[in-house]
Amino acid sequence: MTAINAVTDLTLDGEVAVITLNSPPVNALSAAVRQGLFEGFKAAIADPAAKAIVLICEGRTFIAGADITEFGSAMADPQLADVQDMMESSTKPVVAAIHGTVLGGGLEVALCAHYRVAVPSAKFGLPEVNLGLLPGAGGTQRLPRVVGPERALEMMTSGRHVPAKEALSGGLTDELVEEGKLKEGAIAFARKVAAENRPLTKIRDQNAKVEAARGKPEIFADFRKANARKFRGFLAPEYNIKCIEAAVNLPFDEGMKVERKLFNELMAGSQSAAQRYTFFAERQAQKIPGIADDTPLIPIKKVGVIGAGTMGGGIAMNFANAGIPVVIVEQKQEPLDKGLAIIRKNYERTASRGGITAAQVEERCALITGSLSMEESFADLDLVIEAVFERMDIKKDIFAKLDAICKPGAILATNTSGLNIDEIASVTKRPESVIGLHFFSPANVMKLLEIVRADHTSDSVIATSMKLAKQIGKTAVLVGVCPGFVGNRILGQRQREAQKLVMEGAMPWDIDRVLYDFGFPMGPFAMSDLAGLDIGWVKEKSNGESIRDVLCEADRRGQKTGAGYYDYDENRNAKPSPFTEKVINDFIVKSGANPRKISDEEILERCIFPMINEGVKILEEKKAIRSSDIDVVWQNGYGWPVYRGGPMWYGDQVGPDKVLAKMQEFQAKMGDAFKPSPLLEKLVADGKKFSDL
Ligand code: T1G
Repeated sequence: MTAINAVTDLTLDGEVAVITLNSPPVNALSAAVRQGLFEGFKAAIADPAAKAIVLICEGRTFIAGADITEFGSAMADPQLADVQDMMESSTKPVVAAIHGTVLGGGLEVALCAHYRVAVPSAKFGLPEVNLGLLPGAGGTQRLPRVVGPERALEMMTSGRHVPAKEALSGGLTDELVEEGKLKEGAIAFARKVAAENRPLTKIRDQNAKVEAARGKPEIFADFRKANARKFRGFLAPEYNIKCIEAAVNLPFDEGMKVERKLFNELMAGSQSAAQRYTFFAERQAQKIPGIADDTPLIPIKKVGVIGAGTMGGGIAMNFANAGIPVVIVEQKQEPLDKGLAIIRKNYERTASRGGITAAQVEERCALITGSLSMEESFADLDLVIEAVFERMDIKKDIFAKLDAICKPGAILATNTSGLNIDEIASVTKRPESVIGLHFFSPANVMKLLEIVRADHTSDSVIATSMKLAKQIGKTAVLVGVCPGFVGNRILGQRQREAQKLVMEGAMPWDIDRVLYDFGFPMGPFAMSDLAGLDIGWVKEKSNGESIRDVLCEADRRGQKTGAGYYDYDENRNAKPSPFTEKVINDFIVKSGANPRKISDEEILERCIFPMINEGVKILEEKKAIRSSDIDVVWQNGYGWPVYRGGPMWYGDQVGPDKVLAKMQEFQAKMGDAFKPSPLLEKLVADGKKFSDL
């Protein structure tokens, strides 16, 4: 065995040279890895005893991509292209032995081998689009030549991880070898290829699939049309499509020039910077200062949920999806049956769209059982999550009961969206086991989980909750107890300004348009119509005191009644409503305000800057650990466009000094709702950025 460098070994197994990478955590293509590959292949190709070459990786995965931490700085030699050229022009067969997730540059390296073998658990992908990029090492030109342009379009614009079996049928891997026997399987395959003296075909020379698509522009036009909504605002999907068009219409080397040009444009742009920031921000959010990595975890084998309503049902589905049995308790049989029926319907709808199989529908429904008694069903559970009415008295009553029923050490969690969890914990004898697990509706869909640590919540309960979040596919952020925690507290700023702007002359559809064009899936008024204007509205007490009251009294309670702020046609297409406009103007006249034309810029700044200021206050009060956590909350819970990073990232792009100046200007004109937080003033005075918080 020859140590090529710290991360690369070269051994000879008979007449097969084996290059082994070992660069934790994911064998990313760092300078050391590129250097080891370059020298390793050079030595193996020069060694007359070697008749074939296998490239394999130690650890959890084959190369999972370029080293994202290196982006933005000059790439040291050897360049990835140098390694790929050496592999592809090798006079000896090169076999890539694949396990784990072969992604991005990793797959691009594997596509420069002559052959690929994989274990059945391996996954293949070119997910650069999720970083606001495109495969920049020939993937855009080689993938369409292997799987065809149509499949390449889907793979590259979704970033999907393709299972090995699908990769085999698509031609991405030549053979599947027995799980756990990758090295033996790859060496045997290499030996066979060498013995048979098979031709060393290069993917770059295989043009059949791209030529077949030549002269069919509809392939791309139809794909663009079908995905326009999903790709709205993003640059990278369109750039990926353009590269695949080049693969179809241009010779390989010309296509490579297009790839290089478009890659460099994306790499230099603000969208990719925001999306690469997001990649690390989501992982950073899992790191809790002061809680050691070896903090003892509480095994969660069975979970209870109180309440079979929309939230309770959605929460239960998350655990069933992860194979964890769940008991849902309701007070009466009818709402329990209704809740379980809705869960089944949700799974069946997913299955009808091909998301899961019919068998999985049954498996998951079988994991969710119903009960009318906490006493009977909760005694041996490891975690119980309460998801009932947002009333402190009801929650206190439930937690006192849970404290008496649940076994010692069981975690008692509340899904409250903002009530004081310390107060809830105070009715139990186990405040160290009380935590907030704030899911976002629909709970089985939204990625965000705000994990709310109360004063006495123990490290084990926090660490267990963070790990459980990842297990059920949630993006978790640890926050502190304060009204609205982090997400809703910041949302309150935007909602307040949106309502005030309407009384100053901006119509709901103006405000929605500005925020939609900024990149939100929809604006606050369209969102209210979708959720229903009558949430929290009490008909008997309603006396036309607000625009919302007047609309609800006119039975305009949102999309569900065909009218809310907007009028809706039979396909629920929204149109500005003359009725709403009149209601608003009547209120303005009554209030004596002088409506004025308000610019899009003012609408955006008045909605967004107070959100950033509130984020600074949250950090000042230590209700969030770092500014990037706030961005993770707003991307995963409220649809902040990932290519704009999040409120705090966006604040740094605008410039903290500009945010402060605007807040001061608005404060002078419109009062203390815009009062800058002292930390914002200090940040600007110190010349710091929000990301320094
Ligand atoms: N570069 C650097 N570090 C990486 C990394 C990467 N590509 N991928 C993961 N890590 C770190 C991550 O920060 C974390 O570090 C640890 O590995 C475990 O990751 C030229 C330009 C591979 C599916 O987009 O999708 O190739 O927090 O917590 O949930 O065309 O990581 O432990 O210190 O996510 O098991 C393309 C990105 C790059 C793949 C594993 N590749 N990575 O998931 O663990 S661009 C990607 C992932 C490119 C070329 C282009 C996932 C994973 P720490 P993790 P996981």
